[in-house]
Amino acid sequence: MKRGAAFGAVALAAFSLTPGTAFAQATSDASEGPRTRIVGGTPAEQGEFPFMVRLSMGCGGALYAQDIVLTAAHCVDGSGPNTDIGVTGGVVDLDDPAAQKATSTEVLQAPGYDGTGKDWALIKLDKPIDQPTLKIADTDAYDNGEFDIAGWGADREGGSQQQKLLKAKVPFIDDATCKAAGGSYSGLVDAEEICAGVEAGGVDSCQGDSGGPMFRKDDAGEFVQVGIVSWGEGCARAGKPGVYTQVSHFAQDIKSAADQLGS
Ligand code: 4AZ
Repeated sequence: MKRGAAFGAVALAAFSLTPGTAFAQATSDASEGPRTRIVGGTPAEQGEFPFMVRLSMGCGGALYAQDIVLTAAHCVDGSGPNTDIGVTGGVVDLDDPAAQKATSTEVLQAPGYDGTGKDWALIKLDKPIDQPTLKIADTDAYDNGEFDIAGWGADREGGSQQQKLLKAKVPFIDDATCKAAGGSYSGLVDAEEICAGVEAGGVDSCQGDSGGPMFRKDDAGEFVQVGIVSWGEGCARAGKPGVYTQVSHFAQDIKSAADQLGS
């Protein structure tokens, strides 16, 4: 788990980093209005974020290549041959019969990953998922502004996993402001982590969104991945931002790891 496996259950309770598991139908609550699912999100349109994939251990991911998924290190067990991870892509509704399914053949977890920073991993697939990929930021030029997040994770802290993909927008939060949130945030690894969230709370990634991308448009109007959902203290709490792996810092490592996997 992130933030020190030594603290075990404490870390688990504080940050709920356990990948999401079982589905449950989202309960409808008309009193909460249309922006109640995923912690301040709304449903994504079919095809809007075609690079999004759901992983069977209950994490998200993005297609780095059609046969390589970029996800979080804390979503996988380690590196090596692995045929245990099911991957679903090409749909917003995980029960859509048009879903494209693939299976892992190999996992490459960030070298040196120990639960603090370096929260990225690549998963090689047995066959390609025929969808557009998401390019990764290889400079810090896009590590600012307003970001998109999407996932099938919980719609509120402690809530259930979602059958349909939800999306939200979260603004960049600078490292100093993020650290000032206190607690584990004071241990933020500046170079390796990037924070985002709404200061007042109410909009955030949550349990089961881990491993999914945080992204925005680049100057050419194309999506570029700047983050990987990593951790946070609860979900959507005021003054407790979401923390994301800073993809630009690891771009060269990710590219060479992908070459190693053979894309
Ligand atoms: C998780 O466990 C998780 N609010 C993801 C993101 C955040 C918290 C937990 C950030 O997947």
